[in-house]
This record gives sequence, structure tokens and C-alpha cells, in this order.
Amino acid sequence: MVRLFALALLSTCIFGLSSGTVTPKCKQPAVRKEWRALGPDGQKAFTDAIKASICYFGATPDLPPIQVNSSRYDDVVYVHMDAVNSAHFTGRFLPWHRLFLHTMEGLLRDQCGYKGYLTYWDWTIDSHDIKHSPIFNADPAVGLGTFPNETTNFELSNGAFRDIIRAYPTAHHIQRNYTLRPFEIQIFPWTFNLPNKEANTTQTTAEYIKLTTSFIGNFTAFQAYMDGFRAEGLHNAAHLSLGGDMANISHSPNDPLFFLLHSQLDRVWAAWQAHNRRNRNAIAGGVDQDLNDFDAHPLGTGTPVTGDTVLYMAGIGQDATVNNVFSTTGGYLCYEYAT
Ligand SMILES: *[C@@H]1O[C@H](CO)[C@@H](O)[C@H](O)[C@H]1NC(C)=O
Ligand SMILES: *[C@@H]1O[C@H](CO)[C@@H](O)[C@H](O)[C@H]1NC(C)=O
Ligand SMILES: *[C@@H]1O[C@H](CO)[C@@H](O)[C@H](O)[C@H]1NC(C)=O
Ligand SMILES: *[C@@H]1O[C@H](CO)[C@@H](O)[C@H](O)[C@H]1NC(C)=O
Ligand SMILES: *[C@@H]1O[C@H](CO)[C@@H](O)[C@H](O)[C@H]1NC(C)=O
Ligand SMILES: *[C@@H]1O[C@H](CO)[C@@H](O)[C@H](O)[C@H]1NC(C)=O
Ligand SMILES: [Cu+2]
Repeated sequence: MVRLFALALLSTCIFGLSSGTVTPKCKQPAVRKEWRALGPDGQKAFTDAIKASICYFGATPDLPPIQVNSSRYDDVVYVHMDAVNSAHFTGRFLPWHRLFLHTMEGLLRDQCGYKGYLTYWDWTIDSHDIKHSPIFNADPAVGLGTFPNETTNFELSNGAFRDIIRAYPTAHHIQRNYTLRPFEIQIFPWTFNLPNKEANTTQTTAEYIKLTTSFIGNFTAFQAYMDGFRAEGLHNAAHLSLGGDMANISHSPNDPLFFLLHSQLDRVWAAWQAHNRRNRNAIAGGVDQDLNDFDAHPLGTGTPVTGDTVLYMAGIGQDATVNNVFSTTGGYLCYEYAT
């Protein structure tokens, strides 16, 4: 009797593990705070960790070592470049970036001595004048840097990241160039519809509320609005208006601002998911970009993206499925955003 009981326990245990039903519990979610809420000490811890992440030199995992002297941070950038077609304008966009942020957060904590979590930039506070937002601070220890100009070839000349050299696509200092009307410059296979549109019109509180409370149960409509008709929506406007590295869809993570910007987009997705039960596990789109027919397929085409679709981290972290990352507090992930 006792033996049978023990056997039953053992098999339950083994079955539980091998079937993958054992999800770690998320009891105390980490809290990702807004940049300003970190305070000087929290900001310094973050900028120090970002600077430490350039110290881990080595071959880019699973990828050809294009640059001999690439750092761990450069590896992270390369993983994004590798995913440029699969994770933008496809159904993988939001879940892939959620996993990418989680992977970066883990690297900073496990390899760069960081005790904190990722941080977001709530641009609704600054939408009236993004360029002069106090987050663009010249302080050499904690500042994200003010916008440079042509006198430094648009390279950062102050703030904590001024001396950093990034490897991809070729060795260079981080560049930025604030551009209120980024859609005047055509960069896609389609023509921007509203060339005079000011990027900050997508970054207002009213737009935040619209994004997070509309499109109930319709992931296609939600993502299509975030990317915008002809990609003139929040996601692209936020990137392109910062100019320089951030304006490039492939190597934009060169600028640490990428992680603050995408945490804000991830926060928007999480807020939309929390707004209605029908949004929680909503996903749509295809795995293939369709830039030649973007109006018809803003979320891509081909094999549909579902909960079982795999999100690849190219060796820099564990791959996961869309199901793994639907919830930020489901156990696979364990964080939330401070409001
Ligand atoms: C890599 O770094 C070493 C040591 O700093 C340097 O001598 C070498 O020229 C660098 N190689 C490349 C390709 O940048
Ligand atoms: C966008 O920024 C410009 C320049 O700072 C400002 O004149 C305009 O009022 C802002 N628009 C909104 C919607 O806040
Ligand atoms: C360029 O930026 C520097 C540093 O912020 C500033 O001193 C200078 O006046 C700017 N030059 C122009 C032409 O805006
Ligand atoms: C910088 O941005 C301005 C618009 O604000 C644009 O006219 C200029 O071409 C940009 N320069 C570079 C090098 O990106
Ligand atoms: C979801 O939104 C898309 C894009 O706006 C629209 O074409 C589609 O009809 C919507 N689906 C449903 C079920 O309402
Ligand atoms: C973005 O950068 C990649 C290299 O990382 C380059 O091939 C591409 O032309 C750039 N795109 C734009 C729009 O400048
Ligand atoms: Cu991206």
C-alpha cells in the first residue's frame, strides 16, 4: 500500500514535469517603473548595467561573428537585426518584442550585476515637446543624453552613453536626431500618406487611452493601429522621430532608448490585454512580412501566428511560444508595469 502510494506520487511528479504542466508561480511580480520614478540611484544602476553589458566580448551566439570585437550588447542588437523581417509587420511583433525585452532584462541581471528591472518612457507626459523632455538629460552618470546636432555628426556628446561604440552595422557612436515630421522622408516600399504628420500626435494621453480601450477582442485592429495606416502610427512615429540609430528598423537597439521605448509599447499591449477578457489571449497576423501589400496585410501573411508560434532568440536566450508570453504574470514571465 505504502509502496503503491509512493509510486503514484513519483509518477505524478515525473508526468507533471515531462508534460510541461509545471509552470512556476508568479507570486511577486517585478515592477518595471517609469524612467523618472527610478530616481538618480535607480537610473545610475540602469546606465551602469548598460555600460557593463559592452564588456562581455565573444562570438555572437548561433550567428556568424560578423564583427570580431562585438560585445554582449552588440549580440543583443544582432539578434534584433536577425529578426528584422520575422518580428516587424508580422503577427510576431508584440510577443517577440516582449520576449526580447525579457531576455535583455535577464542578461542585465545575470551578467551585468543589475539588481533592478527594465524601465519605460511614458511619453504621454512629454508629448507637447518630446525633444525637450527632461529624460534627455546631459548628466554624465545618469543622463540619457540631449539631442545632438550636425556639429557632432548627430553623435551623442553628453549623457551616460556618449563614449559607447556600437559594432553594427559598422563601428560607430550612438546617433540621434529629433525629427518632428519624420514621414517627410520615404523609407518603405509604400508612400507615406501624411508626410506632414507630427510624430508627437501619436504620443498623447488621448491616444494612449484610445489604444488601450478600443479594438475589443480584435488583435488585428489593435496592432494595425499601433503600427498605423502606412506605418504612420505610434510605433513607427516614436522610433523615426528620434532619428539616428533609433530610426533604423534593424539596428535600433543600438540606442539604449530602444528598451525604454519598447517597454512603453509592451505596457500599452499589457494594458489593452487587461482591459477586456477577450483581449487577453488575442493574437492574429501571419509569420511573413508583406511590405509590397502592406495596406492589405499590416500584420503579415502566410502561416497564421497562434499561441503555439515559436519566438526565436537566436541563442542569446531561450526561445518561447506566444502562449508563454501572453501574460506578464503567468509564471513564464513575472513582471508588471507601475502605473
Ligand atoms: C579588436 O580589438 C583589438 C584590441 O582592442 C584590436 O587590436 C583589433 O584591431 C580589433 N579588431 C577589429 C576588427 O576591430
Ligand atoms: C508636438 O510638438 C510640437 C513641438 O514641440 C508642439 O508645437 C506641438 O504642440 C506638439 N503637439 C502636441 C499634440 O502636443
Ligand atoms: C549643437 O549642440 C551643441 C551642444 O548641445 C550646442 O552648443 C550648439 O549650439 C548646437 N549647434 C547648433 C547649430 O544648433
Ligand atoms: C536631422 O533631422 C532633420 C529634421 O529635424 C532633417 O532635416 C535632417 O536631414 C536630419 N539629418 C540627418 C543626418 O539625419
Ligand atoms: C478586426 O479589425 C480589422 C481591421 O480593422 C477588420 O478588418 C476586421 O473586420 C475586424 N474583425 C472583426 C471580427 O471585427
Ligand atoms: C538600416 O540599417 C541597415 C543595416 O543595419 C541597412 O541595411 C538599411 O539600409 C537601413 N535602413 C534605412 C531605412 O536606412
Ligand atoms: Cu523591433
